[in-house]
Amino acid sequence: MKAKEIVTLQRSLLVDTEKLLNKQVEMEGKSSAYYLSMASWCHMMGYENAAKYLYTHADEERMHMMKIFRYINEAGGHAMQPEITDIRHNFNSLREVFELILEHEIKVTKAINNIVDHAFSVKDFATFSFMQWYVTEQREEETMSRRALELFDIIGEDGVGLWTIDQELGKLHDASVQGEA
Ligand code: OFO
Repeated sequence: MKAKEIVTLQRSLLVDTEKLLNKQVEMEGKSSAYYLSMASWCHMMGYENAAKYLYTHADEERMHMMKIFRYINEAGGHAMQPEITDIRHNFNSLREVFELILEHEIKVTKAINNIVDHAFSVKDFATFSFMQWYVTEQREEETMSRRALELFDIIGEDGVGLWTIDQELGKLHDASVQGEA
């Protein structure tokens, strides 16, 4: 019997599930790097509150990554430190940054739903249950990203518009940290 087969006999985590979870580790790690890069651009451009929002978001994504990372190992699998490459460093506007965030979060939601669907279909109820935290988190993250983007239409970007949007992003950040948004 090969070493890999012995290992998989000593756990209930299926190889396919482990692969999907490791893919999600990579996605969360990339999210963290992507948001850190956006935070840096915002900071450099003087959008202080947008930068604060994104520095926090980058930290949260790393926490999301680590939660799955530990789960894989605790379930008898092997969590893989992902390669993080192709991170974009420059953006055309503050609005573009927030458009990209919403687009990215929707992709993450789809990936999470795919893992939940898979876990249910193979009767891996431990993983199914573990992933419920991510289902709720994605609902909140999508809502928050949508609210952030809506500020651009509600306030408008002319005159002091961008400054005001940055102030409102700071409030959204603070409310989220306090668990209100
Ligand atoms: Fe990990 O929730 Fe955003 O991407």
